[in-house]
Amino acid sequence: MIQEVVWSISIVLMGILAALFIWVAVGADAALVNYGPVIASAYRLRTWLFGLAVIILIAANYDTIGKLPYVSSLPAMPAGAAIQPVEVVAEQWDWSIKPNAFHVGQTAEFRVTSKDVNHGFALYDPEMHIVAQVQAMPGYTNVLRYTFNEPGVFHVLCLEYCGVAHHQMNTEIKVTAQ
Ligand SMILES: [Cu+2]
Repeated sequence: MIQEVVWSISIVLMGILAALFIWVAVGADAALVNYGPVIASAYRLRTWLFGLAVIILIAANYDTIGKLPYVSSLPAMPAGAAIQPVEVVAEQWDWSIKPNAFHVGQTAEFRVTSKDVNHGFALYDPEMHIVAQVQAMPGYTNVLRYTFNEPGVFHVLCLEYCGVAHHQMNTEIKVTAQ
């Protein structure tokens, strides 16, 4: 709701700004007659080059925006790859992760939600390096895929301060060699 209001206000302000730019640009074009023909044609060339730059910018964005890492947390999987669904429910102050044992090479699809407040689902490898994370939010299910590539004990910790026992939200995921 609030996003729609903010969006509407932004659209109106952007419209006013765009109208101002067009008004200035049209006025500048009319003023060109005050200059000599050489300067006038140089300015027209500049206008064309600017238009060309805008087209290149839009084309480059169109081609690359889908490659940004935060567009999707679901990396493309090879055809026929088995994906293990995993139900993750956060609750003050514990994790429920079903199932919580995997083998090397297995891809888990964590479906993460919360029963109460926002938590942060963070997956750590056996060396305690964070390898994946997503928000655990009440009323939403956030999906995160991770392929286990080494055996050992992985940990899930909470990354979002969620109350006095936040630090106790620490559980294990066991990964066995294939
Ligand atoms: Cu927490």
